[in-house]
Amino acid sequence: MSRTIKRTVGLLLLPFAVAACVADDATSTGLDETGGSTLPSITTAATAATESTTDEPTSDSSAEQSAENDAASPATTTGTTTTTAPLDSLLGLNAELLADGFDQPVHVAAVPGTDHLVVVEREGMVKSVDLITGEVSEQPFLDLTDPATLLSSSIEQGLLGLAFDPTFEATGRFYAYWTNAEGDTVLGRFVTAGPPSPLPPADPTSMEILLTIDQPAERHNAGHLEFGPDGLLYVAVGDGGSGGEPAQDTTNPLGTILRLDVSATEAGYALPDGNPFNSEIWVYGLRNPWRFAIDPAEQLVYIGDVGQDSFEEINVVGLDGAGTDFGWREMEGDRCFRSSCTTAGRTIPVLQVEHEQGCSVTGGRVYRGSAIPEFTGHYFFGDWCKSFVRSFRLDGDPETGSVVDQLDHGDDLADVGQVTSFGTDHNGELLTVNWAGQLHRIIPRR
Ligand SMILES: [Ca+2]
Repeated sequence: MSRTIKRTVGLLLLPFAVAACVADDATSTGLDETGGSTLPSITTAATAATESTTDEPTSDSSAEQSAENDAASPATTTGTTTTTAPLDSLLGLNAELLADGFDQPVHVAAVPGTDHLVVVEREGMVKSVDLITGEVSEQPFLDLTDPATLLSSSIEQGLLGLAFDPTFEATGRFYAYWTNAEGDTVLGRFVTAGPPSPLPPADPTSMEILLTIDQPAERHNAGHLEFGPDGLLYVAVGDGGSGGEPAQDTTNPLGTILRLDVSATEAGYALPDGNPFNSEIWVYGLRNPWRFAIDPAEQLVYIGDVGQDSFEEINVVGLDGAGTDFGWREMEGDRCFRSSCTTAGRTIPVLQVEHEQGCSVTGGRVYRGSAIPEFTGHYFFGDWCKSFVRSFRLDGDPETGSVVDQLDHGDDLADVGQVTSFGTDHNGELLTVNWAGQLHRIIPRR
């Protein structure tokens, strides 16, 4: 199937690109007075270093402190047997500049079966980066800049997401998410113009529109695409920026993550078994889930949901969590957003960042690379306007577990700047792109 979803839309009420950077509870419709934040405070690199002096081997690094706290860290001493990881002590992290000069990059991804990355520019160009030579290709991998195809006049519009099909190496298929000339959301499929390696560009005649979703306003378009280990395509759709009402309407794809089966070789897609509302919707109650990440190792999905008045949210749900309601716009974070609301049955974030500290979360990735085993299983995320990179580990399951090992990487990763998106290279190492046009890889400092 393929289809166009048109909706009657409300008035433009809350056209915020991002939530206000300063919390203003007065503008919220009634915060729960008893609901103070229950989250532990963030440990900065400097704080961690100070704290670590109370323990025996003196550590001068936040990362090392974190590793000491992590039962899964690789250096372990038990009884008479000592096992030591063949790595020097981790002193911290660094940002390695891989390429520069991109125009408002919003996504980076490894191209399967090649030595290339692709960097997605918001205004419609996808460029490839040769990791052997470091060169950015002259010829774009994909060019959607034709105004008849793509509208990018608002900061939250344009080409917003891209994902490679699990069969990409054989079929050259990939998917993109953009706002079309009318400002509506489009999910499209493309095929490369030849065998995927080394890396031919997309065949511009291959474009197949799978889904069009009416957008009531310019804002909150989300746009992340990712395949799960189940082979299904997950698609983040914001609430449309018209006040958020659609996010609680389970017949409306706005404010949701969709789940599609695109595996058929013929045109279109199918609804997978287990979608809860006999539609594309998988989970709902989201405001602007700009970036999410699927962690196959734990079968979890980490969703960075950009907040409204008070909090930036990291929500975590199992891949078996079809039908989960993340609360917006009845709730913001762990409390009512409306003057009264029902919290029962709604899932609150595992972590929320108050607006004194953050104002537009950039959902990140769970680290599964090999260069920094001290951070295996830790989730890294950022904030677009506060320019931080933080990490934590979820100890236990999303419902009953706790957030531990919170770190602010501070000066270590200051160079990554205003992160618009995190990605991973072919080895699972973390990548970032920023608003200034840079592509970095996060590397250990030993
Ligand atoms: Ca929420």
